[in-house]
Amino acid sequence: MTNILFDALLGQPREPAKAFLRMADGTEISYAAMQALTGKIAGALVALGVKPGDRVAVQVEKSPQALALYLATVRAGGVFLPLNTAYTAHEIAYFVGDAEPALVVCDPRTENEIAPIAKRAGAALKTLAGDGSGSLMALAEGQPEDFATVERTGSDLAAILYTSGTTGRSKGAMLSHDNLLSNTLTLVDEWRFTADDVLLHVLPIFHTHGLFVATNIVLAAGATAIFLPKFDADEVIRLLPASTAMMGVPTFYTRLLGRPDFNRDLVAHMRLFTSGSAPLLAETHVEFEDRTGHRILERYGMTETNMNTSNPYDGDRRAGTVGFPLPGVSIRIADPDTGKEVARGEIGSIEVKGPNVFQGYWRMPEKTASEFRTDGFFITGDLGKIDADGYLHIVGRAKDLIISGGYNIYPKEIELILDDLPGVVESAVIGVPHPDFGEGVVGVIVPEKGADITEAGVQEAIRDQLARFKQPKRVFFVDSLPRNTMGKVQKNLLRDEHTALFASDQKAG
Ligand code: MLC
Ligand code: AMP
Repeated sequence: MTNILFDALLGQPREPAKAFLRMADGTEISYAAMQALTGKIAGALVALGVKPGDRVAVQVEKSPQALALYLATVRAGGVFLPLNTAYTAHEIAYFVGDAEPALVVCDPRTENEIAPIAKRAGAALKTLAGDGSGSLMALAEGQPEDFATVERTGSDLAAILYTSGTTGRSKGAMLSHDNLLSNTLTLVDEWRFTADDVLLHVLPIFHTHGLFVATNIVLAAGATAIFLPKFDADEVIRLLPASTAMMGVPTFYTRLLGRPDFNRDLVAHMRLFTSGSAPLLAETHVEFEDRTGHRILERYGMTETNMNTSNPYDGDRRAGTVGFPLPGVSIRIADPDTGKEVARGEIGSIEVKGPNVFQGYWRMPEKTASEFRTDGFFITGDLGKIDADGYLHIVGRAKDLIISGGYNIYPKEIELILDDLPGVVESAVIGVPHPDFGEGVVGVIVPEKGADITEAGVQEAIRDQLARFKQPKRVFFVDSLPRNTMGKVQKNLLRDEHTALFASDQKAG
């Protein structure tokens, strides 16, 4: 019996007694203990009625038990569906309704809100708190450790991760065992991970970056992760000397650079810093090297595709580029309209094909078909060019998307909510430069004549509907939105107008 992903990650740990996770207080969870925990949780999942192919939707704080729940779901043949802890019950209702999971696991603090949502979907509900307590672990405690791992082939689904869409409706990206494992093994090689590595794990575990890239690599390499609940500059500075590698979004690096005590000595023995999920400014790359002597390795990925390209481990890591296609991954720059490859150096749509590319959007065959070319290339929605030396540059986005602190925010989703508010005629949501988050969300609203509407009122009205990180940090009122002759809102003009809005908002640490 084989289970492609679980067997490769935790089926037979090479050194069972070795620490897989090291917590902030120094306590450790060995590979053997993690494996046993996944057996108990997998037993609980089966007892709750989770069958192979069933979705397990999870909105919980980062903890070893939460990671074990991911691995246990895969081990039991289920499909893991992680959800950002910032999502409101309003948002969760959509995901649960769409994915129809057999089980929902939430924090005990949100149980009352989530219970009716799970009930409507016919799903069981269990809780898991950040400290590992809750009804899921209570049930798992009574289960045996030696769960018979459920067989899964490479094309079976291991996870569904929702990504927002340009229409405002989120889409579930279906990722197979092969999608995840092929990318993990490639990255272990490309980035030279070995059992000697200690990865400082400070990313959230509900997205590709922290869940698959960071966690799967550590497991596949038999390495150790220092596992912190979230990015906290004080803690990172305290624990960097005990680490060999760190993966981050650009905000982590700008925050570290904002700390005078972040210096060369602290990271002298570090082997690797990687950055992705959002563009790393060339100036951050340069400043980081000046301060530490390390060149951040920038790579490019997506929920739908895992990692696509990477700057070289050995060789020139070029600021402002995302490097070369990973082995086995094909990248082409195409004319957005025809899909025909453009000449080297020209800007076009970035398209990707390879074992890393997802299986399509959950129950959206038409949407899936429209985002693939007939020859199997996936249209990323990013615009880029490949330079004379073969490095990929991301120069913009064909999709109307804001990336804030590494989280994707689709303006359409917010505009639909703003447009529904009393007194609003229409709205436009834009991203403008933000020194901490890269881009900051701004709402521009056309109110009805004489409407009694204020910035604070708008912010209050959307509080329960949208995750906090998606909510506009500022709202402005205008008589009309600028439009071109086709009637399309000229967001570039709005962005220009507000470009300096957050200039003084730097956060240090
Ligand atoms: C938090 N806030 C944000 C925010 N994160 N606002 C905008 N954008 C964000 N990303 C807001 C909160 O709502 C709150 O607002 C205030 O900031 C403080 O909240 P916090 O929880 O204390 O924030 P903090 O812990 O400082 O979080 C910031 C962060 C975090 C950068 C550490 O956002 C983070 O870990 N980002 C990583 C995202 C990530 O993993 N992306 C990978 C996607 S996978 P208020 O108003 O209430 O004070 C992917 C594919 C790929 O893209 O290629 O990797
Ligand atoms: P997500 O849907 O959250 O997986 O985000 C994927 C998007 O993040 C990509 O389509 C890119 O727009 C962006 N992205 C990821 N890595 C980088 C990078 N290194 N530089 C610029 N943009 C990036």
